[in-house]
Amino acid sequence: MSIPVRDAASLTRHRLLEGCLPTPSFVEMRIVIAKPGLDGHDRGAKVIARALRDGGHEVVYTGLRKTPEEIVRIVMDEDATALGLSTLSGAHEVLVPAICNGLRDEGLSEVVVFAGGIIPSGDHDSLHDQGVRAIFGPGTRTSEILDCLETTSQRIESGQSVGIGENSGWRWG
Ligand code: B12
Repeated sequence: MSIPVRDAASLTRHRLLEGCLPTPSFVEMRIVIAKPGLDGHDRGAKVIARALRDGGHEVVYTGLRKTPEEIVRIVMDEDATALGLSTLSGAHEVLVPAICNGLRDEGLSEVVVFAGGIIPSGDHDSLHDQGVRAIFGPGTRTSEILDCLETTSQRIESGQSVGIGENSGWRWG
């Protein structure tokens, strides 16, 4: 079952209206954080879901052990701008391409895909070739991930390609 964590985004908007916070330099994104695979390593996904929500984005966390088909369906149902995949099981080379292909097959070409977890650097190029725009390993500061999302939203606003089906070659870092 999907667990929506959206309250902080509304709170941030409320505080902005009250003039308590400076105007942010990014456009809020609607992001699905997903855990593909059969393992139970969910700490990173939960940390990231919370950090992105606290950063002002709307976040939906899928929960553990979702199939590629379930993840594509959740992205579609939630009308998400971006999909973040957390993978520590070692199965990323099977699961990530299956998800990327599923998104393209469903016509979700504008969805931005990024990933994190235990992904050896030798596997990064093949995932980037699949359309994954950013990959974050253990120890990544959440501020870097928020910076990446800010750049991503600026690219979307200016009409530059960042989606899974848009072959611009752009990647973070
Ligand atoms: C904690 C842990 C566990 C806990 C998990 C608790 C939980 N609820 O998550 C427990 C004890 C249950 C566990 C079990 C196992 N584990 Co374990 N575990 C770890 C450990 C030590 C730390 C993972 C962690 O929580 N880190 C803290 C979080 C915050 O960091 P993180 O997930 O990396 O996330 C950061 C970044 O990667 C990134 N990120 C992550 N996801 C995402 C997603 C997005 C969208 C973005 C933007 C960024 C992002 O941002 C985060 C912040 O910097 C790692 C080793 C390691 N150093 O990573 C092994 C590790 C992942 N485990 C491993 C293994 C093998 C297992 C077991 C199979 C062991 C066994 N034989 O029983 C079992 C599997 C059990 C199961 N059913 O899944 C291996 C995986 C090997 C591989 N992939 O090739 C590792 C790498 C250990 C190792 N070196 O061998 N494990």
